[in-house]
Amino acid sequence: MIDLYFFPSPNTWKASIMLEECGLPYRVIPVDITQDEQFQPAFLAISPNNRVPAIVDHDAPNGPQSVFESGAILLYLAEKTGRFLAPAGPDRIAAWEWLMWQMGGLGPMAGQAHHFRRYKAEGNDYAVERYTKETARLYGVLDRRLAGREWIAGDYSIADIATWGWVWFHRMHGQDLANFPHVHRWFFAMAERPAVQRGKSIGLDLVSPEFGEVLSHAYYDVAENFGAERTQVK
Ligand SMILES: N[C@@H](CCC(=O)N[C@@H](CS)C(=O)NCC(=O)O)C(=O)O
Repeated sequence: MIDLYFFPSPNTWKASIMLEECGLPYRVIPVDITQDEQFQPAFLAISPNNRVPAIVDHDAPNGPQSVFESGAILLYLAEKTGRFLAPAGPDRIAAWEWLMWQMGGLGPMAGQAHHFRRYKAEGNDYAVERYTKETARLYGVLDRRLAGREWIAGDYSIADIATWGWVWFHRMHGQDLANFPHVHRWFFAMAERPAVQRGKSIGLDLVSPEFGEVLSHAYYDVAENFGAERTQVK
C-alpha cells in the first residue's frame, strides 16, 4: 500500500495520475495546505520542504520508503513498476529532459503567472507580463516538441504525466490553446485516458466549493467546445 499525501493541484495530480496509471493500491492522506497542515512535524518528517505531494511506499524492499518532490515520485514509481519510462535509449533520456523541463521551467513559471494573474494582478503589471510571456514561450517550446509526435518522449510517459496538470490551468496562465495546436491535441488525448480522469478527480471533497469550482472550471470551459476546437486544429 502507498500513502499519498495530497491536496488537489497540478503537482499532486502527477502522483495520483501515475498511481492510477500503474494500478497501484494507494490511500489518500489529505494535507490541507490552506490550513498550514503541511507544516506539521509528522508531515515535515516525510516532506521537509513542506509541500505536497509526498508518498510513503509501505511495500518497498527495505521497509517504508518516503519520497517528496513530484518529479522524484514519478521516477520512483516508474522504477518500481517498470512503466511509463523507457528502460534505456533516447526515449529514456528524453523523458528525463522533459521531466526536468517541467519541474524547473513550466511549473515554476506557470505557477507565478497563475499567482499574479489570479491573486495579485493589481499594481503588478510587470510581474503579470513577465510571467505570462515566459509561460507563453514555454507553451511554444512544448508545442514545437509535440509537432509530429503523439507524446512528449516516445511512448506515453512520466514526461506527459508531469506536464498535463499544468496545462489544465492554461486559462489561468493567460494562454489560449488555439495558439498551440499540438499542445491542444495532446491535452485532449491525455484527458481521454480513464486513469487521468480518475487521478484528476480525487480530493475535490477536500476543497471549498468555490475552489472546487476553480479546479473544474478550466476543464469544463474548454470541454464545452471540445468537438469544435478539435476539428478546427486538425
Ligand atoms: N517542487 C515541488 C512543488 C510542490 C508544491 O509547490 N506544492 C504546493 C501545492 S501545488 C504546496 O504544497 N504548497 C504548500 C506551501 O506553499 O506551503 C513538487 O513538484 O513537488
